[in-house]
This record gives sequence, C-alpha cells and structure tokens, in this order.
Amino acid sequence: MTDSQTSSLGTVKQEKRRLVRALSGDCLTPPPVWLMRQAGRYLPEYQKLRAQAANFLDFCFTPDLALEATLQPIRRYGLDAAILFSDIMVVPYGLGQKVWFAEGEGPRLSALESERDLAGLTLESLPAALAPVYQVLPQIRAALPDEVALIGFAGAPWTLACYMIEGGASKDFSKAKRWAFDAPESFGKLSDLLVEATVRHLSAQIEAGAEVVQVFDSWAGVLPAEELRRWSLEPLREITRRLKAAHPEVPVILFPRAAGLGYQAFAEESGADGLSLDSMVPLDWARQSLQPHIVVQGNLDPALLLAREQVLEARVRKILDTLGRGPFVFNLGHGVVPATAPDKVACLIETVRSWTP
Ligand code: 1CP
Repeated sequence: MTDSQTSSLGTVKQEKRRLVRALSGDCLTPPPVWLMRQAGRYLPEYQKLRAQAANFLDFCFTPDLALEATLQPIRRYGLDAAILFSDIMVVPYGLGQKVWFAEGEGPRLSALESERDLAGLTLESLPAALAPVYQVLPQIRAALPDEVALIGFAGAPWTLACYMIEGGASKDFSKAKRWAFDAPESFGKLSDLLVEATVRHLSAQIEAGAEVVQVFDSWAGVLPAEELRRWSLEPLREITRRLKAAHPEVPVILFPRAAGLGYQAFAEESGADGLSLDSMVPLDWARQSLQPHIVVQGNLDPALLLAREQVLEARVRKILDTLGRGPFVFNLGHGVVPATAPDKVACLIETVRSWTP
C-alpha cells in the first residue's frame, strides 16, 4: 500500500482500532487488551535483541532495535495495542542530565541536589536528543497490523523528579519528598519544567504517529493526600489539558500508581480519557466510584502470571465480570515481571478473548 492510500484511509482505520474506541467510551466485548512492559526481559527474543546494544539507552535510541522490540509481543500475541519501546528516563537525558543504565540494575542519574542544579537542565536540547524516538514511530505504525493501536508514553513529573533527585531507584524517594516538603517553590520550578518537557515529548510522539498516550506516575503512591494533589494530579491535569487543546482526538491515559482513594479525584478532575488502576484497587469500588467517570484500565497483579493457569484464568475472569461491562481496557496493575513464562501471557490473552458477559 502506498503512503497516500494509508493516509486517505487513516481516519477510517483509526475509528476501527478497538483501544481508541474503548477509550472514547464504547463498551466492547471482549474489551481491548495490552500489557504494561509487554516487551522486555521475559521474552527470549528480546534478550537476544538486547545483546546487540552495549547499553540500554543506546538500545532505546537505535530505531531498528526499538522497532523490533516494540513489534515482538505483537507478533507473538494478538494484542490490541503496541507501546513504543523506550523508557521514561529519556526525558531527563534529553534535558541534559547524566543518565545511564548499569547492567542488570535500574537507571542511574547524576542526582539533582538543590535548586542550583536546575540551571544544568534545558528544554532546548530535548528535540535533538530525542529525535531517534520520533523517527521510529512512523516505522512502527507502518509495520503494525491496521487494527493494532500505537501507544506513546512518558513518565509523570513527580516520578521523573523522584529519579532525578534520588539519582536512581529508591524504596521511598525520601530525598525527593524532603525537597517537595521543605522547598515547594523550588520543587515547583522542577515540576513546571517537567510538565513542559512532557507536553513537548508527548506532542512530538503524537505528531510522529502515536494514537494514544499514557503517562506513568509510578511513584504517586509515596505522597500524602495533599501532595498527591499538588505534585501528581495538578501537573497531570495540566499536561492532559495542553495535549487535548492541541490533539483533541488522541486519548490520554493516566497511571497514578498506588494512589489509593486518591484515584477518585483523578477519575473526576483530571480530564483524562483513561485511568490505569494498580492491583490494590478493589474491583467493586472501581466499578462504583471510578468507572462512571472515566474509562478504567487494569488491574491484574503481574504476579498472577507466575501462578497456576487455573488461578490466573479465574482472576482474569473476576476482573472482567466486575468491570468488563463498562467501558474498559484489560491490563495489568503494573508491568510484566522478567520471571514470567511467555505461555502465561498467551493464556491471559486467550482468557480475555473468550470472555462473555
Ligand atoms: O536491561 C533491560 O533490558 C532494561 C529493562 C527495561 C525495559 C525493558 C527498562 C529499564 N526499561 C524498559 C522499557 C520500558 N520502560 C517501557 C517500554 C516497554 C513496554 O512497556 O513494553 C516502558 C513503558 C517503561 C516505563 C518505565 N521505566 C517506568 C514506568 C512504568 C513502571 O514500570 O512503573 C519506570 C519507573 C521506568 C524506569 C526503569 N527503566 C528500567 C527499569 C528497570 C526501571 C525501573 C527502575 C526502578 O525499579 O525504580
């Protein structure tokens, strides 16, 4: 098919993509399904591909490799969406912070220690540094089956600030919290910069072919209620508002992981289309309190992919029986863990596909 044929049919196809339909409020049976971290270390073909790059950031920034990693789970399973293979740490990197991945460990960053260190970060370097990400998106779109939606993503300002201040992973992100408590004004400058960077990064992904975007606030759950609103909900609402103003047709999904009762305000006030629920969110509460306000996505515990198939199937069905009649997207409550057997993912998808209300 030529490019002109693709673009003239683009709107029609887009309407048919089940993830986009579900996020606009259609109740689909079965609901669309994709999985956070559906690409990655649990797939033997990923392990093989990963060995071709010296380090993880190089891997993310090599379009051929990022393309192939994105497509691997699509080839294996009949998923409704592909998620760009990249990482949330590309934004701090693009702003000029030092970011590296030590083999077998998580991300490492040159930690921000005070407001003075913000001077070393600039939005100007973002487009050039992240060009390989925007380059791969049209290639992914061209390689995907028509019915599969393409998801772009970014880390939320709070979660990025956590890693940027701590210099890497942490149990409680107490340095980031201390900064936010002690000096909300200077923390606000970092948060505002990250709002701007996130809007630019997601807009560029949309312009390059992303049809849905998800913002990961993986560490929302370490904040008390007042700060959850100030440093997670408010920046995410602003990001959503700005994306919607520029790209009203692109659904936005927010994932304020472990926000607890705070999920309610995200459902009612964020302006997003979809809300991704972690596994701790009770299903009945989600149905009664969240689903009337927003399309919910989730929330199977990733560890159920390590359990016996009968147990896995029963828990998948329980989620569907509770949430599957409303507008819903099936997903996990967090990412697929590396110890997962690929066959279990196939079993999960088959269980979703064969469900009837
Ligand atoms: O060695 C390797 O191959 C690196 C493992 C890995 C992978 C596969 C990392 C390092 N990142 C990724 C890809 C990735 N990260 C994707 C695309 C793949 C897909 O979803 O299919 C996405 C969406 C992310 C997002 C991401 N990265 C988040 C938000 C979601 C979440 O899991 O909470 C976070 C917090 C990160 C940081 C990060 N990058 C990598 C690791 C191991 C981590 C976690 C660090 C920690 O434990 O705090």
